[in-house]
Amino acid sequence: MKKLAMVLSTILLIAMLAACGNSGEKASSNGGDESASNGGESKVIKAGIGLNDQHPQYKGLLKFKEIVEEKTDGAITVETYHSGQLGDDRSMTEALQLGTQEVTVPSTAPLANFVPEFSVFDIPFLFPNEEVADTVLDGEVGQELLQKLESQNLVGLSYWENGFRDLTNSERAVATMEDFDGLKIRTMENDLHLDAFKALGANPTPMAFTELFTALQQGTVDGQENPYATIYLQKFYEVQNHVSNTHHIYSPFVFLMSKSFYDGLTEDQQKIMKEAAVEAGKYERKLNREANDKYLQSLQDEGMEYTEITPEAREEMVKAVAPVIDEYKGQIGEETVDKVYKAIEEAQK
Ligand code: KDG
Repeated sequence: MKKLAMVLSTILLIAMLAACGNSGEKASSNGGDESASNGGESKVIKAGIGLNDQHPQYKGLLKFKEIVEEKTDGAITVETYHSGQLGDDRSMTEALQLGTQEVTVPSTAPLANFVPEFSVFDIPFLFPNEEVADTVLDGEVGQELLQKLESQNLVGLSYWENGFRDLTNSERAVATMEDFDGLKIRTMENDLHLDAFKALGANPTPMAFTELFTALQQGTVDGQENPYATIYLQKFYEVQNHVSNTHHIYSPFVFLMSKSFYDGLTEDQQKIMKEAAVEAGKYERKLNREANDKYLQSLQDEGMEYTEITPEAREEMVKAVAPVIDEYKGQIGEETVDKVYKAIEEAQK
């Protein structure tokens, strides 16, 4: 009887060790190697974003997956995660640095905490329209900024679009500077945004996107600012009454890859990553523009009151934030700021 018990416990121990071995193998497939159906080695990209699966950003991620899996013949597979399932912009970017996640697509505003020059895109009222933004971002200065990410163990492969940001709140219609007075506004985690909203008279609080809906619902903040597509698709209209076309900042997204993962790819695979990130970005920009065009009406259909900002009122806001821009030029880097202003001028010729 004693012998039988010993044999059984030995079998149990062997079974447990085998199970542990398997799960260890699985964990290493996070950016590691795994057998592929084509007989070669397969790598897995975990790609996460903060917005939900209805947003053009997620559709862009699915396009990236389609291109990569097709062009690498399954040697690289992409797992997509939305709604902050893997974290917020900052924590996912840190996970890329650590090599525990392979892809994320944050706004440039939180990315400025890693590479300060990205704050150039936080200058309020910088870009006149999306086309000029495309030319500058895809041009020389935009690409130079992507290069700077390497020192942070990150690879910037392309720019996607978040878009022009507009203000919503639950308190009052915002038409002029005076209407900002004391409004508790959530901003992205970025100092320039905070100071710009203070200069407008608001009472801003930085917060991760993943906490925003609850903060609006519970009244921790009165309002927030995001493009119409996000306001509609994240259902902010359920907890916000007013929307104004402040268009105060054009937010780019950066398609980021973990440098340690990227460096482990073959040259051909690296080329595929770049092509796929650019191609999926073009697709995402197109969907995003269509969405922003149609969702202002949808927000009003859901009961939000829309307030138009007149050119005169916007001019007042431009003047109010001008000292903040001057204050930040040094921190961002005078050279970068000048280059971007010049590129914007050129793009409009
Ligand atoms: O997936 C991107 C989002 O995490 C975030 O960048 C959205 O604009 C955004 C915000 O307000 O945080």
